[in-house]
Amino acid sequence: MKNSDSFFLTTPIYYVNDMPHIGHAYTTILADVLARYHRARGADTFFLTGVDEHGQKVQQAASSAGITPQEHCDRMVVHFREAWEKLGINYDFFIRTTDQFHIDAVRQVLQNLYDRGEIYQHEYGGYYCVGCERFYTQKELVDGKCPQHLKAPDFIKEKNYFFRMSKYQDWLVDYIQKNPDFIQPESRKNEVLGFLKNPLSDLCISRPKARLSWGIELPFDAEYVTYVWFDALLNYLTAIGYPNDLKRFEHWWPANYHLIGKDIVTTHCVYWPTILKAIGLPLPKTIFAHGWWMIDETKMSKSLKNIVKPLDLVDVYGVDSVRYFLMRDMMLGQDANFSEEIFIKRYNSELANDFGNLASRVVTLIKRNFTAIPEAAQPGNDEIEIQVSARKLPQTTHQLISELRVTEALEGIITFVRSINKYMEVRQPWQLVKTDKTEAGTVLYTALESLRLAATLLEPVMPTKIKELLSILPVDEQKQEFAWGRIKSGATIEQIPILFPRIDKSVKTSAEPPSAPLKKEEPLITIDDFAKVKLTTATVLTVEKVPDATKLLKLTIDLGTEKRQIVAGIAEHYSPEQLIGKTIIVVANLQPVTIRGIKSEGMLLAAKKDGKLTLLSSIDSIEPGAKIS
Ligand code: ME8
Repeated sequence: MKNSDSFFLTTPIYYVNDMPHIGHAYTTILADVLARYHRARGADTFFLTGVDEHGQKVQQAASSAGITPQEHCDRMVVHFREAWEKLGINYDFFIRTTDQFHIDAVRQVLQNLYDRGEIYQHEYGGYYCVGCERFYTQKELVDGKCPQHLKAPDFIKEKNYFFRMSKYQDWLVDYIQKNPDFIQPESRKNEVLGFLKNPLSDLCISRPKARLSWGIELPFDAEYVTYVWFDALLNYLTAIGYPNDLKRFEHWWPANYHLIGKDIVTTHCVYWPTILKAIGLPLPKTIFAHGWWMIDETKMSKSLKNIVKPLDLVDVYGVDSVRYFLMRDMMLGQDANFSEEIFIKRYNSELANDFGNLASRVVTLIKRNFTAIPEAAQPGNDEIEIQVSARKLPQTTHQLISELRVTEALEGIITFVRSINKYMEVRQPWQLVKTDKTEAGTVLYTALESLRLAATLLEPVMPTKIKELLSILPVDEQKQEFAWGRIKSGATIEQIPILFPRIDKSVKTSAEPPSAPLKKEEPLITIDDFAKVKLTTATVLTVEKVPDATKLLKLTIDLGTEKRQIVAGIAEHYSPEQLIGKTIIVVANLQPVTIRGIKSEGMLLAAKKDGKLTLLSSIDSIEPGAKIS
């Protein structure tokens, strides 16, 4: 029986068709941070991650590499394990869906459902997206394309096995409505309830071996393998012992959190609960779907090849700052934009300036003016006020973390750190030592103890650097971690290294950041490559803001011979009025894409530096449709 102190959390198991990127790193770091917070509060915690190795995508990736799917998986899994190690991920178990115990367990569950009439055979036709490894109905496609991968899926008609998902529709709607914590955040819950307003069909759970051989063979029909999602979702059960070690299983199940990205909400919030219901198991307490890391308003994804590899960033900026940035910059449930520029801004302002400066300033002043850590001998109003905030901070932080509001938790800690920097500015201990050493000692002790407290709260996010810092601060082990006054007055303190040296993009700093610019593959192109790009002038006819997208404008443009619609991420730099009637330069032969549900048939050219963006235009006036060569 699961007790109130057992805490089980999971990440998705990632496809091994390509290398992990920042998106995968984000979910995995989030799980790691939560696991560390919960372990620190004494919970019996189990953090599960792993890889999803079966399916058409993996089979295709292996065949293009000229190796067997198993060889491909064995090679790729190394990259995931290595990435998680370098990112400081402290998981309890790493599952591979090719693990024999998992295969056996999936077959047992399938047989049981089949015997109970929950699975049947039927002929079916549908649009299959290999990227998502699922069928879509025509209605779900956008302009005939998969909304995630922007590619037209294949129409496939074949005999398959189906799970009777449809019969659980009313039960599921009722369950979601009665359990407000089940799907979070609220916006995702509403999305799922919206989806469930349409009739739910039964779920195809198999593929004929003739089309896909890389999967788990159905126990009741050797001509078929199980569909990737049925195999993958069950990992959450098999990894903790289901169905053969029920004692272990029941210790952890139901999961406290399935952390996922919003791309896999339907599979987790519709398929998964109905599968569990059919098996006869309770549902996970919360499925939490975070937003996407975007690059220039487009989802970072393997298939779109616009990825940032987490280890490239770690090599340049260090693991702690990457973890901090990812946790700090994605608001609960919303999308976040990734750029090196935003990363550096956040790093310089909060890690180098606010936190790093406080640490080096306080320790340097103590070392320079005292032989040992001074006492807070004369706490006045300022000090009492700080102590009150310091006492509240752990509680607020833990509350926010338990609600998965990690960004806000970090904001709270950094605001506290800023208030201590301000206190130092006001009290000026470097002046005070000349007139009142006791008073200066009180200020420095208060600042040092505040630093220790903030650092302790930041440790799950930045385990390496913070451990380094905390190991230098002498504490009274008798006192609790979050109790005020744990720093030992009278003890000596070592000088601390610079924790987060400032990053100056033009002047390279020593130590950790960056000895080389972030690695990006920049292949040279030939004149023939360039000639493939059709650049023309165009006149802007109409401009509208895209609802719910702060950065996007929808433009209609005249290309001389035709009118087009394009979506551009320039709303923060130009108002619609500034653009109407202007001549701009566009790439006219770009494959159309759908951005936020709006078709964009081209791309305008703009130059950007230090956050300033300007549209490219011609010096003299020229008709729309002029070719640029
Ligand atoms: O879907 N921003 O695997 P997958 C934020 N095997 N998170 C992102 C992201 C982005 N741009 N891109 C990916 C699968 N992710 C299945 C899962 S689970 C039983 C089976 C993260 O390799 C996010 O957590 O495509 C997303 O849900 C997951 O990676 C998808 O990983």
